[in-house]
Amino acid sequence: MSYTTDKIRNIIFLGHQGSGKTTLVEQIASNILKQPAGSVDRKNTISDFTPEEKARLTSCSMAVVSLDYNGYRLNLLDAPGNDDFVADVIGVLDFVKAAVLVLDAGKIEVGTIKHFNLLKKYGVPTFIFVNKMDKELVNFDEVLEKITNSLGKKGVSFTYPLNDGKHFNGFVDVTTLKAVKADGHKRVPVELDEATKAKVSEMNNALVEQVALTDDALLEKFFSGEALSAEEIASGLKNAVLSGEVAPVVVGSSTENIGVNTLVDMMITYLPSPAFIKEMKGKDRGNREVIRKISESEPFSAYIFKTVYDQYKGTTNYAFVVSGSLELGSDVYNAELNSTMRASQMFSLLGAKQNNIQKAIAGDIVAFAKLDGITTGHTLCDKNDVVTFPRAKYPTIVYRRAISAKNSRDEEKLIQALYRVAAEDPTIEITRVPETKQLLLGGLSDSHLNFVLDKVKNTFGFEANTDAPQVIYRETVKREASAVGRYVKQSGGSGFYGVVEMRFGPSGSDENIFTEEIFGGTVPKNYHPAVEKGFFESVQEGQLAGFPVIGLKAVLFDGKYHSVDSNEQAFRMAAILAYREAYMNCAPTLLEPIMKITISVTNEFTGNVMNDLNQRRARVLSMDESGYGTQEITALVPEAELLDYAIKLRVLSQGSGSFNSEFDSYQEVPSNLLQGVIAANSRLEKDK
Ligand SMILES: Nc1nc2c(ncn2[C@@H]2O[C@H](COP(=O)(O)OP(=O)(O)O)[C@@H](O)[C@H]2O)c(=O)[nH]1
Ligand SMILES: [Mg+2]
Repeated sequence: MSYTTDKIRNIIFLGHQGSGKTTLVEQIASNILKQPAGSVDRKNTISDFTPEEKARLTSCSMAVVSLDYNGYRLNLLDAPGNDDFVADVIGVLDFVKAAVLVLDAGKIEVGTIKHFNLLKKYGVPTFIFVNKMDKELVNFDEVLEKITNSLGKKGVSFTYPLNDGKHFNGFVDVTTLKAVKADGHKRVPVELDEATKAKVSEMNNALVEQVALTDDALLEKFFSGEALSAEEIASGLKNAVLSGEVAPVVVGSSTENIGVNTLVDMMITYLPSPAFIKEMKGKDRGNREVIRKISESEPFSAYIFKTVYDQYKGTTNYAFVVSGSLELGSDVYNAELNSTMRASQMFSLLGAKQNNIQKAIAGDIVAFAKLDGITTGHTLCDKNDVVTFPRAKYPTIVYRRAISAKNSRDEEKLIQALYRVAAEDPTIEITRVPETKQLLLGGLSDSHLNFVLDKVKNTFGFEANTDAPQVIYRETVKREASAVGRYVKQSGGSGFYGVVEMRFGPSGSDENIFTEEIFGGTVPKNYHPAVEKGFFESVQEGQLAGFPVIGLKAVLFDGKYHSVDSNEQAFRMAAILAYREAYMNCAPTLLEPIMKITISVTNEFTGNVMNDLNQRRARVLSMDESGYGTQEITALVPEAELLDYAIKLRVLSQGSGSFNSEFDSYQEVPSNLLQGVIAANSRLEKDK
C-alpha cells in the first residue's frame, strides 16, 4: 500500500508493566489483519517474540507493529513497562509524538506515573486507555478521579462505559453520544437509558466547553448558547490534544475486544502525523546546524533508534525516516563512520516478522539489515547532503558488577558475547578498570544486568560470575617528612652511585609535583629528570594500601654523586628509596571518591530516601519539587556507599525512584573507618 507522510501515525504504548499494552496492540493487529489474536500468556503475540520475553511473560524490548488501515499507516510501538528497558522508550521520544498510556482497570501505578511524566517532558500528545474494564469491581467514576488526582487535570473522558466491572459490555462515545454494545463478536448500536443519557450529555457539554476555551471566537459562541459545529468540536479537540491540554480517556477491554476499534479511530483523528514535530536539527560535515523538515521533498535522512542482534538474521537496525525518501538498493551514508553502504534489505516490521519494502518515506518507521557498523544513535543520510542528528539522551549508568567467566577458558568469548548483547542497549556499558583489572558491566539495576547475562547465556551459551566492583581509593599525605635515598653499588665493573635527600609533603591540590632546591651541584642538573622519573613511578602505588597517590609534593634538596659510577638509573632508584623511606612518616591517609547524585522520587517516599541517605554518609545539597508529585534531591555520597544504591532505591521508593551520579571529588576516609577500609581493600599483599 502506498501512503504519504500525513497518513502515518507513529504511536508508542506506555504504562506500568502488566497493564495490557502488548495485549492491546495484539488486539488492534488482530482486528486489522483479520486474524486471531495471540496472548501473552500463551506466548504467541506479535510483540513478545524473544526467548527472554516468552520466559518472563512480559515485554523486555520494544516491538514495532506496522499496520495498514483505511489508507493510514499505523506504526505501533509496544514498549516494555519495566524501567530496566527504558532506553527503548527514551530512544524514540524525540520524534514519536503520539502515545497511548494504558492503565490496568484504572490503577495508577508507579510505572504509569513515570511514563506520564516522561510524556509530558517530551511534549507527547497522549491518550489514556483504561484497559481491563471487564475486571470485577472497576468503578469508572473513581478511575476518572484517580486520573485527575495522580496525573493532573488533563484526563477528559472521550468514551464512557455502559456498565462497570464484570458487566462491562459497551460504551458511549462522548464526542458523538453514540453507544455500542458487544453482542458476541458483533458490535451493535444501542439506545441509552435516560439516566445515562443525562450523564453523558453533561460530559459532552464539558467537552465542548473545553474546546470553546481554546479559542476566543468559539468561547463567545458557546456562552451565547449557540451550538458548535461537529467540525469545530473535532478540530478544537484535536488542538487541545496536540497542545497537551487534554489527554482523552478511552475505556475498553483488550481481551474482550471492546473499545479497541474506537481507540484506533480516535487515535487517527486526534493524534498527529510525524510532521507534527516539523523538523529535526542536526549537524553537517563542518559541524554547522542543519535542519531537516519531516517532508518527502527534503534530502534523505534517517535516525537509527534501535539495534537488534539475532543469531540467524544478524543485525537489524530500526530507523525513523526523518526526511526525503529511500528506494531499496540505494546508497546511504554515515558521517561518523565516513562510510557509504547499500540499503539492500529494507523492511516494515510486524514484531519479529520482516516484510520487504521497496521504498521508505519521511515520517515512517522501517528496518534495515546488513548495514555494516551501523548501530543505535547513528544517522543515515544522502552523501551529498550530510547530516548527523544528536543521539537520544539516555539515563546514566548507575549500577555495576565485576564480571568473570564461570569457566576461565571462556573469558575472551564471554567478553565478545557481552559486547554483542551490550550493543543493543545504550544503557549497558562494559569497561575494564586499569587500576583493578576488573571487567565491569554497568547498567540501570541488578535485574537489568541479570537480563543481559541471561541473554548472553541463552544466545551464546557462556555463563558469568559476578562480584562487587572495587572502589578505587587514592592515597595522600597530611604532613612533611624527609628521607635520604642511597643507591650505591660499586663492586666490580661499572657501578651505580646515586644519593638524594628529599622532602615529601602535601602539594595543596590533587596533583603530584616535583621540584628541586639544589645548591652547589650536589646532584648535577642532568640527573634531576631521573630523580623526577623515580618519583612519578613511585606515586603509582602508595605505601598505606597500595592505591595511587595524589596531592604529593617532592622536593629534591641535597644529595651526592660520583664522577664515574653515577648514572640516571642510580638516581631514579635513589628517589624511589627516599620515597619509600619517607612515605609512612608523612601521615598518609586514604581518599575516597565522592559522587554527586541526583535522585528523583515521588513525594510520599522522600522521607524513606532521606533517612537512608543519612546512613550512607551523604551530604544533602538540595531538595526541590520537580514535575508532578516528585521531588529531586541532590547529595554528595561516597561511592563506597552507592554500590547497591540502584537496588535499594527501588525498594525504598516502591520503584518510583531513579537517580544518576557523576564523580565529584576525592575526600578523606573518616578516621573511624580508615583501618576497616584498608583491611578490606589493601592491594599491597596481593600485588607482591
Ligand atoms: N481481564 C483482562 N486481562 C487483560 C486485559 N488486557 C490484558 N490482560 C492481561 O494482563 C496481563 C498482562 O498483559 P500484557 O499485555 O503482557 O501487559 P503489558 O506488560 O502492558 O504488555 C496478561 O495476562 C493479559 O492477558 C483485559 O482487557 N482484561
Ligand atoms: Mg508488554
